[in-house]
Amino acid sequence: MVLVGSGAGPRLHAPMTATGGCNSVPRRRFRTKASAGLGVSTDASSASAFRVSQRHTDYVVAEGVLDTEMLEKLEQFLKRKRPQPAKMKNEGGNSDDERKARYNDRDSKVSWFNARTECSWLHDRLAEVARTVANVEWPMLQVDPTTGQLKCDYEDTQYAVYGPQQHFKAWHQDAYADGHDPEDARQITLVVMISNKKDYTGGFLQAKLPGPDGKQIARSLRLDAGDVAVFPAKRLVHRVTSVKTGIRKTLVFWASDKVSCHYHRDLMKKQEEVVPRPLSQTCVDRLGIPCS
Ligand SMILES: O=C(O)CCC(=O)C(=O)O
Ligand SMILES: [Fe+2]
Repeated sequence: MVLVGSGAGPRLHAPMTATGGCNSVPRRRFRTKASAGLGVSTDASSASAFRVSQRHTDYVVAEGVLDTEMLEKLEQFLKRKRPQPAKMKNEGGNSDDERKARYNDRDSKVSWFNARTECSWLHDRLAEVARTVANVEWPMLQVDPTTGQLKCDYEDTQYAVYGPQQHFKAWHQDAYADGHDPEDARQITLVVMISNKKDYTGGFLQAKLPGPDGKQIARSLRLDAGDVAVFPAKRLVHRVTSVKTGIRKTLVFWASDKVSCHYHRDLMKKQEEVVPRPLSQTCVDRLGIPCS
């Protein structure tokens, strides 16, 4: 059993805010799955132990990232959201990437929020998983030597709700190394399961993996409420099969690095080109008149 995570998780004494109380965490004592397994009861400040329960070259599952009380808190916060039908990748943009057509097979409702500002304990918890699990399995992001934190951007978090017959059936990656969209900056994906297994049937998160004889196989990841599937965004091909009964809810949290993506690199290059040269570097002729 690999226990990971440290005390940098939820904040105990953050004030209640207008965000449905999301920025505070219950103060009473609770047990994580991992600590429960060891017979150790902890309070919130030390409740950050979670364990990697499934491991593959292209993904891991961290079990018990959110415990019962965190899930309850999150549910209260998410009640205020109004998920809307998810936009397709090829809707509303002007990119002509061929991959967009393949991305199109999706039917779910989504809502987006800034976890850092709206639900800081959640942000801290998921950033901790990105740091201690993802960036250890696949070191892709730089680490700030003074704080130990990842040097990256965090995109808005996606809250997805799938009812009966809803799905994200298109096999897809969350980012493409050769893509030209802003979201191609994604390096690490965390899919956070927030529904209990018993609340729905179907709706498997599947990974496309190399199988025997060079064939590819679809493997369903086992996820219960509070578990997180972690994978490199530019590598794992995955999908969500149709929900048969009940409601399936997830969060998707991405850690991104602009330098890993054409879109931002091109943008930065253009910005460098239009930035005026500092005066000291400006060319002047013998009379002091600027020349080009
Ligand atoms: O809801 C899920 O399990 C994953 C959704 C997903 O793959 C995505 O939004 O990119
Ligand atoms: Fe995805």
